Amino acid sequence: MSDPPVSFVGSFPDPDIALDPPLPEIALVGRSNVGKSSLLNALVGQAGLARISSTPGKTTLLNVFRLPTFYLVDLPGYGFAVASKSARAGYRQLVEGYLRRRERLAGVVWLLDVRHDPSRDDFVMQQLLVDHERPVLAVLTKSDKLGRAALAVRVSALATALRLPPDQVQPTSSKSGLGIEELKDSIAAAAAGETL
Ligand SMILES: Nc1nc2c(ncn2[C@@H]2O[C@H](COP(=O)(O)OP(=O)(O)OP(=O)(O)O)[C@@H](O)[C@H]2O)c(=O)[nH]1
Ligand SMILES: [Mg+2]
Repeated sequence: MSDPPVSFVGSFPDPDIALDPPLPEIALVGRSNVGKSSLLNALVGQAGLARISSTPGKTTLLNVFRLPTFYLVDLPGYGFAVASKSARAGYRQLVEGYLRRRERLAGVVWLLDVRHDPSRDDFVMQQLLVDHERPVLAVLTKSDKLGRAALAVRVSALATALRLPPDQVQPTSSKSGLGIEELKDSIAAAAAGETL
């Protein structure tokens, strides 16, 4: 089956933007460089699409993509070592505002690099997601960088570190396509109002 059409809606500095038409939203969050843009492109089957969002200066914005029945919202990456205090505060305001106030936020896809233990910033994000009671799907990226056995070990280690059941951390790879079809199904289900 061919992938559904998807288009770039825009980049927005404000968590309260009105999207027209109003549709359910699925947000992607994760630290910078975790593979958000790559995953977005893999999910929609368009290699160059999310490059738009990686141009310098747009990293502090919400990047919105329209699919037929829902929006994918690429939230700015966190964990910049070089970010200033005010940039961090601005980031937190944008992301917290988004998580707190979006009425149509149907689910959050939270990306973690399968090779690394969660960082302090990752745990801060986890707490934010818990505080705002948003349905979350933890997705492990770059799984192609590990062999089968090592991958199984890491999935289980991350599930333990995050205190999540192992079936709630999905290994994926934008490069090999591992887990992408399953993730598409989970996202479509969440957008349709089913639990993640
Ligand atoms: N091997 C491998 N590399 C990946 C994968 N996903 C992303 N990468 C690489 O990781 C780097 C960062 O990927 P991006 O998709 O730009 O990450 P991002 O989270 O959008 O980064 P920011 O926009 O800076 O927050 C790039 O060099 C990608 O090629 C993957 O599944 N496998
Ligand atoms: Mg990106």
